[in-house]
Amino acid sequence: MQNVLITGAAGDVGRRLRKLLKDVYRLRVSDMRTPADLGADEEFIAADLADYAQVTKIVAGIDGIVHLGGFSVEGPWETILNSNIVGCYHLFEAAYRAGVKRVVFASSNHAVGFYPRSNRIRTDVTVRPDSRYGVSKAFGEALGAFYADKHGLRVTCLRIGNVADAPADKRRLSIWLKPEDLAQLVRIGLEHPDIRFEVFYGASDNEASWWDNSNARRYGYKPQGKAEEFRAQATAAQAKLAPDPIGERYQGGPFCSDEYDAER
Ligand code: 15L
Repeated sequence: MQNVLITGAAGDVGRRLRKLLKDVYRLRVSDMRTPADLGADEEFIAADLADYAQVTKIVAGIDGIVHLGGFSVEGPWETILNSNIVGCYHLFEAAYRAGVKRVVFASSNHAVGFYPRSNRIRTDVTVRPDSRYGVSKAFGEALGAFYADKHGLRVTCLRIGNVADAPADKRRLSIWLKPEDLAQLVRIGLEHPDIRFEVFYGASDNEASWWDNSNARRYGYKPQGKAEEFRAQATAAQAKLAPDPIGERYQGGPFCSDEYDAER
């Protein structure tokens, strides 16, 4: 059984993954704050990713890392810089120095959020970030490629859509990721013998998808979630939202319209 570290373990996605993976790996979990639902049987080490010495402590003795840590939405530059740029560098650098074999990096759809919804994109498209947050995810993917190519770390980047029990609105019908499908993608990244450096979309089997995820399927990914089963409730929720003409044009939705002034 692999020793696996989950960073960002106190967040919503972290909480879900801890439950789904606790019988699969020997887990160590980390975050800046103690998860409210921390079990007596869970190993927890607090760490601020912006502090390299703290990061070296959480990666010691670990085989594989699921890196969810950092700031998970748009934020001021200082926050993104410390949590997602410096923090991500510390994570990869400390992992490599400690002899960690694999990293699964939680990238985001916001690394490519400015692709129009009319485009169906593969994982090898040029990044088109829709926010400082999206830029930091593109940076994390680039770091992953660098550590894989230069130092032999096995790295999988997941451009995660939206992890939830059900798609919350129209946009999420295209990008929804059932938590169990995320666990499946993470396991491919941590276990598949042929992984060197790969990018997958973190999406379930969504009929309205904008993404060609054949690269994940090539590694055996068989998503179980189908967003279409929730269309009625997602459409009803969408009807309550304010119109957002810019957001509705692009895959990243409100992350695109936020602070948008390209048409001044
Ligand atoms: C993300 O990357 C965020 O972490 C998450 O909170 C959602 O906003 C998601 O994207 C989304 O696009 O719905």
